[in-house]
Amino acid sequence: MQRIALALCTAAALGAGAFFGCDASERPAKPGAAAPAADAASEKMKQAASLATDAAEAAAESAQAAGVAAESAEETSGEAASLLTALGFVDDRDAVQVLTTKIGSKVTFVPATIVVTAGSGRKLSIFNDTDMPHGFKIPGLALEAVLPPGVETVVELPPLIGPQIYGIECQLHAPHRHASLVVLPARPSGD
Ligand SMILES: [Cu+2]
Repeated sequence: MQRIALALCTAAALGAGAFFGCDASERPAKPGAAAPAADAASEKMKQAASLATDAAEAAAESAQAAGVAAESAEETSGEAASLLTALGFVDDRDAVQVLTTKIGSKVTFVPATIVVTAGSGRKLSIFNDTDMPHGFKIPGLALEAVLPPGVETVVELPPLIGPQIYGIECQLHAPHRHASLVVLPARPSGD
């Protein structure tokens, strides 16, 4: 009986048929089933690699574009800075004289538009021509001073960046007329 089974299995292995339920008839099917799965996995890996390459190329292109944009912005900023310097004003004054006085029924700063250039060490010399103290406040520069009556008060401005316009007010009297500080771009003398 054993011999017959062996013979049948040999026959099955030779292609006589898989009807006898022996191992030999099933063996050839396994490598055949594994091969398509391996091919599919290989194809997926190729696709993934291709996608990764595309992404890397796109990232490199974006980085290059960003670099070009940054260079262009730097150039524009440099040009704007040199243009401002070219248009800047030379200021030969040591201090700008200002008055706070009463005109008619109103207390006001004269001039009402104070002009200085950007930079450090700008000074205002403010004479209070009234008989009471007045304030001098520039909220945009966090500057606040009190001007005693009948005397000259020197107010040193913080480093200024222009062009810019700041509001000026008297923190002691709301009806005191407001004024303006105009900061022009500066150009060093001799340029
Ligand atoms: Cu006042």
